Amino acid sequence: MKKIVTIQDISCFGKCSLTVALPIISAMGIETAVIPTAVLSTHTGSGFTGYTFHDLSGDITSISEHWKKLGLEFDAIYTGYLGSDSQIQIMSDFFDDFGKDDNFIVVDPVLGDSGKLYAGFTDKFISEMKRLCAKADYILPNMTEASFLLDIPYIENCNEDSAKEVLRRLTELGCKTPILTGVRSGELHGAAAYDSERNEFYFSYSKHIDRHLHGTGDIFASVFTGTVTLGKGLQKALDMSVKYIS
Ligand code: PXL
Repeated sequence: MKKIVTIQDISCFGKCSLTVALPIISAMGIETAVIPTAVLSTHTGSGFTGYTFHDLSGDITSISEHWKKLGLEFDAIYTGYLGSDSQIQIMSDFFDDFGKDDNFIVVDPVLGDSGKLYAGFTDKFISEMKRLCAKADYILPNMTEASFLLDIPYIENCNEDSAKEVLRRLTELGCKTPILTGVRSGELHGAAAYDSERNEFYFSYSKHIDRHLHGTGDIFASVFTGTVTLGKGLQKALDMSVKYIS
């Protein structure tokens, strides 16, 4: 069986992060190891205030020390929501310890949505996230996250030409294959990817659904990471993720 480790929080209520990554990747027939980074009563996006946040940073390091002793290896390492600047540094060390020539790293740079940062994130957190993106084989920002990573204005309805430009600029962070979600083409809504080594762009669309649904980015990243882990290639990974979200 292929094996993925996904590292992100448990939002106890709210249909996101580990509560979607674990079932989705497992259902794809991939062994799914997890490291919870924090336990929150709900996610921190719109609709919830007063959430609890229990930081598990210390546990991440002890879990990874144990795994190193066991010699565990993974086909993919996939990080999602991280709760603090220091957790980003811990992830960077984790990549050094568990990244290999024949596995790959996916960083979903969870920062915000609809043009706004999620609660609690700072400029320092954004600059740390940029550095983490440099270590990833794939990053999967939405347009909001791309705008914070690149210091550019948020594009409300990002079309194919703008997506290409944003993707080219995202490679300047140091990641060779960025994926941008929330790309629009007429009545369609989808995602775009850029393989900078081949200088090729990929697009995939489905019908636009005019609702904001929290957690779709985590679903996208989970299906994407699983599909690439199964060796299906970039176009197929985009198609599967876009279709499944829809
Ligand atoms: O869906 C991303 C996510 C994950 N975890 C937490 C969040 C969010 C987005 O708001 O707040 C805690």
